[in-house]
Order: sequence, then C-alpha cells, then structure tokens
Amino acid sequence: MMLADYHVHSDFSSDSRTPMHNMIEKAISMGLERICFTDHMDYDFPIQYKMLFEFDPEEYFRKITELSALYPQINILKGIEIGMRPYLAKRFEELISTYSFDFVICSTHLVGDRDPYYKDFWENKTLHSGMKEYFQSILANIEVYHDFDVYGHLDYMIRYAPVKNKSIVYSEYQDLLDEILKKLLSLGKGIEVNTSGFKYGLGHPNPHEEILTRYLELGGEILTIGSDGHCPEHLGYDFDKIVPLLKSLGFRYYTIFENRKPQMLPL
Ligand code: HSO
Ligand code: ZN
Ligand code: ZN
Ligand code: ZN
Repeated sequence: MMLADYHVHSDFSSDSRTPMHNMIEKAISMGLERICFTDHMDYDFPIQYKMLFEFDPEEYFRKITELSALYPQINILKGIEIGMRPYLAKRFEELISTYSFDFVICSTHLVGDRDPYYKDFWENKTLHSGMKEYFQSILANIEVYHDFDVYGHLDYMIRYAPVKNKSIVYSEYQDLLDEILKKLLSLGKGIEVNTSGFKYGLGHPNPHEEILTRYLELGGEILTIGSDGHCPEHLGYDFDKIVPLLKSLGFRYYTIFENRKPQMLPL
C-alpha cells in the first residue's frame, strides 16, 4: 500500500466540494502517512466555461497550517496544480516564488482557450489531431516555464475524447513525446503517474504504461504518484494496482516532495 497521495483536491478547487478535513480524515483512516493537497490554480480560465479555477493562497496556507496542528498523526503538504499556458508564465513565476509550496504540479488543462473536458474542444478534431495539439501545448509550456516539480497527467485528455475506442497508438506521437520527456529530463523535472485513468475506465493510469516505460528508458527517475481525487472516495484510488504495475515496468522508487525537495522511496 502506498503511503502518500501527491495529487489531491479539496473545495479550494472549484470542481470539488470536499472540505480539506474530510480528505484528511479519509487519508488517516486509509493509513496514509502523507497527503499533499494540489488545488487548481488555472489563471484566466476562459469565461465561457463559467469556472473560476483560482484560490486565495493566504487562506490556503492558513487552512493547511491550522489542520496540520489538528491532525498531527498525518503529514499534510502544501502543493498546487497550476494550469499552464505560455502567456501566464510570468504570473505563475511570481506566485510560486512568493509562497513556500512543498510541491508544484504543472498541468496542461487548456489547449489555446479550449478545454478538452468540454465538447467544443473536439469539434473539427480527430482523436489524433486533438492528442497532437495537446502534446504540442505541453511542449510550448515547458519551453517558457520551469518553476515546477513534475508535469501532471501527460495524456489525460484522451479520457474526454468523444470516441468509443480510446486505445491510442503511442508510436504515432513518439517524436513529440520524446521531445517532451527529454526536455523535462534536461530541466531536472519529473512526471507524475495519475491513477484517475483507472477511475475513468481507461484501464491504465495517466500517462499510459508506454510513456512511463519510455521515461524510464530515457533515464527518468522522478515519479510522483497521485489519485487526483476530488472527493474522499477517490483518495488513493487504485493505489494497490499502481505499485505492482510500476514494479513490472522496472521502476524501483517513487518520489515525494517536501519544501520542493525530492525524496526517493522504495516501491
Ligand atoms: N480539472 C478537471 C478537469 C476539468 N474540469 C477541466 C473542468 N475542466 C480535472 O481535475
Ligand atoms: Zn479538477
Ligand atoms: Zn489536472
Ligand atoms: Zn488535479
């Protein structure tokens, strides 16, 4: 059993209604030693989606400090999931340098001003062209923004593709994926394995095993594990599956962060 969940949302994210203390109590009941909140900060989220993925960092830090005192039996970390787009790099640099987060996940949630979560993204797109644009936007983000620890759920948008057969041929994106992974490695950044792919019935985590294997082949070591849970039932989702899966791919360690410093733990 994994003892740490490094991708957790609470009602500081506009798509979660779970107060932090409910997540923490669930984590304690599951025997987790660490829970790292990584609430959404997606500056300037397009108005047509009527979602405001932003929180007040002062309030966030105050709340986590208060809860850390209330629940000494678990280590509660202050993380954040930033929804990157190239023109926001300066704003995020300022935010991340101002507050002492333990852990920063950089994610692509938008391609241009379209969210693959909604149907309008997929109009006039095939699965292939949508995926390609998504991967290209990851590259554009890591070209200009570097103050993060891991890149989030590298291929997660396939879960929202309006097609029945979601099995994707990763070799079709090999060049792009290699470019992304090599760039991340040259920057000393890691990736995360996000177990919510199982929850969406994909039968694999995000990213897919093929991407994880390639990451390992290229010398990738930093790999955090997170459920991306937005409610207590989804905390630590399928963690019992992910450990044997990672071991079977050849991984021997996973990574946790504290004060932005990585620590490798045996799987
Ligand atoms: N933020 C969700 C996905 C999403 N919801 C995009 C709205 N737009 C994944 O945590
Ligand atoms: Zn979310
Ligand atoms: Zn995300
Ligand atoms: Zn998330």
